[in-house]
Parts: sequence; C-alpha cells; structure tokens
Amino acid sequence: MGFAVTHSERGDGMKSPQERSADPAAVEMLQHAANEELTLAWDRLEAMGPQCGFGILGICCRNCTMGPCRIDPFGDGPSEGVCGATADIIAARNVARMIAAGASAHSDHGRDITHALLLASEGGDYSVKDADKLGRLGREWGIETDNKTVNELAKAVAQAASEQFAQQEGELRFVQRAPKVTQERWRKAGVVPRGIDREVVDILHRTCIGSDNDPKSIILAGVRTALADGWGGSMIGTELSDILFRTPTWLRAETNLGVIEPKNVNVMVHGHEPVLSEMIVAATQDPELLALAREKGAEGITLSGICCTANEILMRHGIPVAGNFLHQELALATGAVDAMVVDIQCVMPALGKLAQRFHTKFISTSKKAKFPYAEHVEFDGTDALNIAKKIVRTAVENFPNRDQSRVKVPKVSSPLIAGFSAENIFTALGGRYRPSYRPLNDAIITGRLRGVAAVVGCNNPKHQQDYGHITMTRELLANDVLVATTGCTAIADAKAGLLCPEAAEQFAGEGLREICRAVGIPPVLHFGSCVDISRILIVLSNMIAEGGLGESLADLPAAAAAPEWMSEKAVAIGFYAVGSGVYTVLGGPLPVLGSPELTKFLTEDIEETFGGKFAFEDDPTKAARLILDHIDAKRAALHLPPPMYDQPYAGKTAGETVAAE
Ligand code: XCC
Ligand code: SF4
Repeated sequence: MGFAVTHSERGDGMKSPQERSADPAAVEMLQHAANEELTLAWDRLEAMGPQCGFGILGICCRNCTMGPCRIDPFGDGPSEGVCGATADIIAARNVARMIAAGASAHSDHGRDITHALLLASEGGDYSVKDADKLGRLGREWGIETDNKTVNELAKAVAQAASEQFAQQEGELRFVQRAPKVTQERWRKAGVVPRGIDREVVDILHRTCIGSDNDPKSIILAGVRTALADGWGGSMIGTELSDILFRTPTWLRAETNLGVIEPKNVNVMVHGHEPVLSEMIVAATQDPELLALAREKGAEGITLSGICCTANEILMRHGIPVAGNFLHQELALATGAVDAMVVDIQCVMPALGKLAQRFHTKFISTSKKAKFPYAEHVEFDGTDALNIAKKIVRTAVENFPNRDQSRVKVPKVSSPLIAGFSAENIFTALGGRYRPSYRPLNDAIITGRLRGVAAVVGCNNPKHQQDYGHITMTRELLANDVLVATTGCTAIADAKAGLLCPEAAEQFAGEGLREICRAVGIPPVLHFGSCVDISRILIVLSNMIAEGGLGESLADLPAAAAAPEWMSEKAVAIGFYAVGSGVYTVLGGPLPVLGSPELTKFLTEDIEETFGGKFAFEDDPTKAARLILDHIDAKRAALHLPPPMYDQPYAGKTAGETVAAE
C-alpha cells in the first residue's frame, strides 16, 4: 500500500539545498555538508521514503501484543484490530498518547524550574531575580506574603507549584486566569484539569488495551491533559522562570549561524531549560575562563544557542541564537563549535555521531536525556555554577583541537528585537503611562488591526525550512494582523528580518504599520520559548478582561498556527489552543486522516464544545487566508467594523507569496 507522503515534493529524488531550506545560511551549509559527505536530517528523510502510510493516517496500533494491527483505509482489508478497535478508536488513542507525551515534556520542564526555585529559596547559585512577580503570584495563589522574606515566599510558591503536579482532585490554580465563560465551557465539558501528572497518567491508562474505546471520550480527556499543559505545566514553567531569572524586557540581539565567531571559543547550548543555560551564561563571562581562552589562542568566548533554551537566554540576556531545530546539525557542520551542550527535548540523537566528524565535544547534562557518543556531565541544579564552569572549561580546552582549515561559518546573521511578555505588551502597545490592554483592544475594535495570530512551532524536513513560517507570517502582516511568535517559528522569523521594527515598513499593512511606527515595535512579537505560549494565553485572557472583544477566548478575532510542526509537544499545544477556544491551523495534518469521523470531529464538531477547532493546510498562504477568514468572521460576530484600510484581504497580499501561487 504506497501512500504518498503528505508533502507533495517528497518521493522524487534528492532535494537541492534551496528546496531544503529558505534560509541562505542553511543553503550554504547544506552545500558544504554535501561536500563533506555529512548525513543530515534531510538525507535521512529521503532515505526513509516512502514513509509508512498507516502511520501517516494514524491507523496502526501496537498497544498490545495481539497486534500490531493496522486498518485498511480502502476497506478491502481489515477494518478492525484483533481486539475490535476501529480506525476511529485507534487514531483517537494514538493522538491522545501524543498529547500525553507532549504535555509530559512541557510539564516536566515546569517541574524542573519549580525545583530550581526551591533550590534558590534555600540559598545556593540560583536566586530570585523578579521579587515583584513572586509577590504577585504569591498573592494570586492566596499565599500569605506580608511577613515573609523573599526566600520564604519563594519556598512557599515553589511548594504550591509542586503540589499542582501531584494534585488529585479539584482544579489547577491557573484555570482561574481564563475568562469566566471559557472556564464554564471547560466545566460543562468535564475537562478542567485536576492535577498535571494525573491527567497524563489518565491518558496512558485510558488508552491501554480495553479501557476507553469511545473516540470522543478519548479526545475530551486529551483536551483535559493538554489544558493541564498550557494552563498548568507550561504556565508554571514560564511564571517561575520569570521569577527566578527575571521577566523579559525588550532587547536587541542577533541570530543565525553567522553569530558563531571563528576566532573565539564557541559554546553552544541546545535544548529547553533555562536552569542549565542561565548558568552557562554566567560561566562564559567568568574572568578566569576568559583568560584561559586567550591563553589557548582564542580572542574570547562566544555563547550561542539552538531551539528554546536559546530563546530563554535570548529573552533575558540578548545571547545570540545560532538557529532553530533544523540548524542543530548545520551548526556542528561549521566545525567551529568547541562544545555543544544539551539538556532535554528536540536534540537529535544524530548529533553525537556528527560531532565525531569534528573536534566538537558533545555534552549531555540531563539524567533524563543521554545520547550516543556524548560525554555526560550531570547537571541537576545543585552546585550549578561550578558544573557550568566545568563544561565551559571543557570547551575552552578543546579550542586548540579545532582544525581551522575545516571551519566554514556562513556570514549570515540578522538583528532582532525579543523580550515580549504579558506584562510588557501593554507598554509596547501604547499604554505606557497607564498600563492597560486598552490600546490593543481599541486598535482591534476600530479595525486598525484586523486581529492577532500566534504563529508557533517547529521545523520539519518535510517542509522547506522556514518557508511556511515566513510566508504565513508575511501574509498575515500584510493584512494587518499582529503576530505573536515563540519557539522555532520565532527564530525563523528573526532570521528573515521580521522581528525588526523596519519589517513593519516592508511587510505590514497600513494599520499595523501605523501602530508599529507609533510605538517602535516590530510587527512580529517574540514571546519566548514554547512553554511561553502560556504568555499568549494570558495576553488573550487579558484582552477579554479589558472588554469590548467578547466574553471568551473563542470570541476574539484571533487564531493560531504551526506551519512546520513535528513534535508531540506541538500536538499538546494544538489541543490546548483549540480547547481554549482558538482556531488552530496546522501545516501537515494530525495523524488522524485514516478516521474520517475523527477528522471531522477535530476540524468541525469540536468547535461546538470549545469554540476552537483545527484546520490542516500545508500551503502557508492558503493557511493564512483561513486565518484571515476566521478573524473576519469573528469581527463580524462582534459587530466590529471591517478592517480600516483593507477590505477585502484578497485585494492585498504579501508580494512574493502571491507570485508563488
Ligand atoms: Fe522543538 Fe522548542 Fe518544536 Fe522547536 S518549536 S522544534 S518542539 S524547539 Ni518548541
Ligand atoms: Fe491490535 Fe487492539 Fe492490541 Fe491495538 S490494542 S494492537 S488494535 S489488538
């Protein structure tokens, strides 16, 4: 049974570097990697094809050893597994397990941050950097704040956060942050998360052979687990990171492989948790290690990052970002990385073998994430600075082993502005003297802004790297949609110059441009790492609280998209967005198409319960138009006037993306 892989360009031989990535730095490195005969994700994808059609459609099951079972979508083979599970049941169980895995990843990250806050409260290398936010959260959670020192309060908040993971009954605390009507929807559907760990376990239990076999019931439980991520584990991760490492403020920085400095020792961090990368930041500034670097013949130490741990230290320190998910191998291929230091999530196991082709030390640090060909230096938050220094020292001492004749660093980098948060966006959008979301809401109500969209997510070698992110984002900007971004999309947009105020002049419609000019912000706002999508949930909730844009998140002229997603974490995010009432467009479908009934439920019927639903659209221009249609429909439902400068949107599109049609 030979299904075509979802992406139309697959299956017709090798793609050129230009077809593999829209980023000129990547194109240069892909050519270089080919010359050096390095095997990268794109090569492995091509070697993999054609990929298993049952897997793509979501209708294979190996939940017990009576199987593995697979359903024939054409109806002339088996229509049930050995236990009698139909395509609908199998696809629902599989997608629910993806949610559980994604939610567990984000939430375990949140748990580690909670642990670090507890360590900080006891003294040691971490300390509370944002005591105001700590106080606000303490009061929000009803913790007595008045007679406590910062560390005493930090301890109480960390303990309360920790209980959110273990809680068995009741509702997660942050559920209260959602608009009342949204909360009521959740209660009515029975999906208010009780405890973070509990919901993940619930999915694993109910999808075990012979438990929940009603696809709708499985999906509702999946939504509850996803909400435990967005309004639980992820939000705890974000809030406690801000308390520990400070809430981001706008700053300028650089991104792309050109930030790697061939004359310097290059330390690169990759993964997700700021607990490690924050300490590496401090270690790379250590005078002793800087002196040692000079002794070894380097001019200094350059720290840069990949994926979300890069976003964390970008947002708080302006540390340059070397690239997003598909840049991890390309960065090593420069031959100029003296140590690649990784913690958890999105780290390709291929890195170890690739590092062996160079002098690069590949250092794993998490008990939970060990890798082939890696040196393991365990980092659990205790004695943090010393261990970080040890890691940086390894990089410095490795510098003389570098073969400079093999170094190839593309001279490509772009400036960007990052550091937006739910706390500072109102100062960004004109509420400078009177902190409020009024200016943002008014801009939407008058139609100067058509609406807002969150474009987030990964890279995936099935898509031309970054093309989907950039194309969709530009299409939205041209139509006066303010874009919020995080994760690998944020890095893609930054590389394409979209995180600069000047991008408004080039790409934004007239209304959005006016706003960007007036307040000096970029048309695309970088809200941080993937757990920081929780910031966007808070922004949307604050917009409802401000008034004039409806009563629930589902009423807002807003939408979300993940044009190049690949991770189970993205599935969890998609489900908490939809569950929160947000229309969410995925580039590449969820693996549910083998169940037409489940597909219909997720893309249509689920809206009745939550106000949000999924759409699957590979073409980023078409996907942007789905979002624009949705925003216009929500505007109409709120009786708002049409967009001030631009009706209808089809009359005005983003330059190149029109030609591409
Ligand atoms: Fe990973 Fe957060 Fe996806 Fe990027 S966007 S590839 S999940 S790093 Ni989170
Ligand atoms: Fe097959 Fe059912 Fe076992 Fe899945 S749970 S492998 S469908 S018998």
